[in-house]
Amino acid sequence: MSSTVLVGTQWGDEGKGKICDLIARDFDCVVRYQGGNNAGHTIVVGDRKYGLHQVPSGIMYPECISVIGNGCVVNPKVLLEEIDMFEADGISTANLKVSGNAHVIMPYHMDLDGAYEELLGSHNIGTTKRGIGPCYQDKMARIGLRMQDMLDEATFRDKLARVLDRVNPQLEKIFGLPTYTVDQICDEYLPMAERLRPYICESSRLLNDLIEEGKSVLFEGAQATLLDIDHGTYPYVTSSNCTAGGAVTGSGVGPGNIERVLGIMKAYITRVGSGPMPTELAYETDTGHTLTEEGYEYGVTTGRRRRCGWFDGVIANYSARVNGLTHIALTKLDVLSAFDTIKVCIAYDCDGERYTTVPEHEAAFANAVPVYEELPGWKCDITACRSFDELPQEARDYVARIEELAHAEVAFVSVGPDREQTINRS
Ligand code: 2SA
Ligand code: GDP
Ligand code: MG
Repeated sequence: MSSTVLVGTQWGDEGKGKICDLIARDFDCVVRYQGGNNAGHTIVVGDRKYGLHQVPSGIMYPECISVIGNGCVVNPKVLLEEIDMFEADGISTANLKVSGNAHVIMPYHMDLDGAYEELLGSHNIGTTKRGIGPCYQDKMARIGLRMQDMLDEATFRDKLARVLDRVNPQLEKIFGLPTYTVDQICDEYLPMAERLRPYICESSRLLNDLIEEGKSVLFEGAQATLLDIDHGTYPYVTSSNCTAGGAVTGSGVGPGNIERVLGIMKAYITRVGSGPMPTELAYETDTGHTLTEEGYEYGVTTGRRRRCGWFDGVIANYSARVNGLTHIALTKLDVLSAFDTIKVCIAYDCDGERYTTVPEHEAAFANAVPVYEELPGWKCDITACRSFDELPQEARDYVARIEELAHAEVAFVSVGPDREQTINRS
């Protein structure tokens, strides 16, 4: 398989983990290029279900090299817990690698994440409170600690002392929170660093060597296009580049090495956290309730209930553009089996103007009123379908309409959470 970026096209939780796990067997390497343990990627194989936060979704295949790239942020405790969980389950982590340039999430990042959210009050972002924003903030401010720093005690202590000079006054004077000492953090982090030492490597070099040997790489995006710091619904976004472009900077591989961009698209849409969502249906409505419960739309990391709405073709069109999608994996089509008719948003009316792609201006998007078309439902169980022809005509028409709106080909249709519950059209 040629090197491919796998990217979320909506507000996350499209089923990236499922599709990544499904296709990883065709790749020599899977690399995560951004985000941290805010992510929750679900893999279901038979009666086993895993919610992955740090580890790439290629981990189920022992021969596949799984890399946490330089664009990621890493909570060492969560990473070690995942490693222990896989090892206990007989899944080897011998081929897991972590970039020495990935930034480390520190306890004060989590404290500050919570404190900033509280300060924002009703304007809060609805973060996962995993310290993601403050960790990327330190990276950009050039005071962050990286995985490589943890491998040398003197360096770690020295850099940490300088960061705490900035962080402690903020914690104490602005937020009235407890402060940290260098010793306190070293006691917790240095033993974890020793355990992680064998996994830490020069990941850009490793990936480029593999590509030079003719090996293929799957770049696994976390969160999604509309949560991208540049292309998302700012400020209600995460703090990294989730879009396909992030795969390049977050891994240290040149763009010429990437041939395919596979967009993961849910057959409806969900969002967790704050911010505008034009097709949102209140949980209290029949449709909102059915989508939430049939789709089991609850956060993998925080357990929060996700907001649900009809498929948004305007977002699909926008995502295809900003990611350069070549293919789509359409997921959770089975969830729509519950409905007599299915609505699809084909445009927005905002302030007297009609839009078929996401308006750049934040206020226009916030006021977007969806324009719907209504398609007939199929009202039967499709979870056992394994070929496109087995799907009822109404479901095939629905897929075709999504291809028209997104201007990209649907290569996979997912009809259930299990790896096997997938239609591969290639
Ligand atoms: P953060 O924590 O700074 O990245 O939060 C900023 C925004 O990004 C959203 N975000 C997510 N949205 C969907 N899924 C995510 N992962 C978990 C999951 C979420 C969970 O798989 O279910 O369990 O709640 C994820 N991570 C970040 C977040 O909601 C904010 O809107
Ligand atoms: P990710 O963050 O994009 O990897 O997605 P999540 O794992 O957070 O959320 C997707 C949820 O939908 C998980 O519970 C998956 O097991 C489940 N899922 C994935 N694909 C399908 C599908 O085609 N049908 C159904 N019913 N569930 C699915
Ligand atoms: Mg998720």
